[in-house]
Amino acid sequence: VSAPGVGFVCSPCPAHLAGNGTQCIDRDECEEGLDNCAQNCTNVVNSYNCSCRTGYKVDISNSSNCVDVDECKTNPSICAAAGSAAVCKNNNGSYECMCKPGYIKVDGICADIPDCTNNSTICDNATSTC
Ligand SMILES: [Ca+2]
Ligand SMILES: [Ca+2]
Repeated sequence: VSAPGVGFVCSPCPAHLAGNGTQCIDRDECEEGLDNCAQNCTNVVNSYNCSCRTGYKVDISNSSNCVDVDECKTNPSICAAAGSAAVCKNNNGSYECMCKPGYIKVDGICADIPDCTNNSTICDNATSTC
């Protein structure tokens, strides 16, 4: 890089800075594709920061990487609104509230499948009610 004035040369800019001949300026690593962020990249002066999308968290063993949040573990009551028969199922980037076998989701709440509805003779009416 040529510097103003004859016989002077500016030395290379430190990493993360780009030179314009006389000055070193911050480079946008995100814009230039120089980042190694697995998900979101935010440019900052002299560097850049990685972050993760909703449903993911920064990998503690590699701050550039993102790992799934197990919502079922971090918030055991996350499916409480779907009733006591709800079971949480973690998936990549999100989670689902499923129903235990024998239950079906009605208006977002796990309800007992009404076995009697289609076959009212299934129950002995003397001992039980359908
Ligand atoms: Ca930067
Ligand atoms: Ca998840």
